[in-house]
Amino acid sequence: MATVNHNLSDYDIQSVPNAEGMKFGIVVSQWNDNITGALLNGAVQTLKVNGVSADDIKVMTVPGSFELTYAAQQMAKTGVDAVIAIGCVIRGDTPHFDYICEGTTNGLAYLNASQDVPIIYGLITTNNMQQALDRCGGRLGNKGDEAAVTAIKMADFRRKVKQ
Ligand code: DLZ
Repeated sequence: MATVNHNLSDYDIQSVPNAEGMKFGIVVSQWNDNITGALLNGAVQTLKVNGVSADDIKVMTVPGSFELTYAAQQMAKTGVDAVIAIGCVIRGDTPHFDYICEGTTNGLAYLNASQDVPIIYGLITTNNMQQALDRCGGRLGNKGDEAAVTAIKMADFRRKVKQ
């Protein structure tokens, strides 16, 4: 479903497993930090609402979205149940946007398939700043909330599939 028809913060809290005792790592890009900071706040708040202790959330920043792959790979080795990667890439005048989006997306997808820990895609890729603002607590909700709910569900999946 296109985001335009979907508020990124809408979820049925009953469908989210109790996350008490789960540990999460969050890696955040400093580029467009007005956006990534709001995404981070949404993710942390949603984790806490669903039972995660502040002590069980480890947050680390990196310079740009392209660095998220390395950061998520390292974070995945620290005993967390899932890693959330948060970034925001906004289209400019050159093809740079496409390279960063593709490199970061492929890197995170590769990690998601190759690490033992789920890697959650909290990357916003937009044509302009307004579209990003709409998705980090604006009229379309907050993708950070969505990423946190997905992280809890995947951490729960990981625990259950190993039983
Ligand atoms: C260089 C760059 C540009 C042009 N735009 C963005 C962006 O919109 N969002 C983002 O997260 N990072 C951007 N970067 C930085 C790259 O992600 C990366 O940090 C540098 O290319 C160094 O590897």
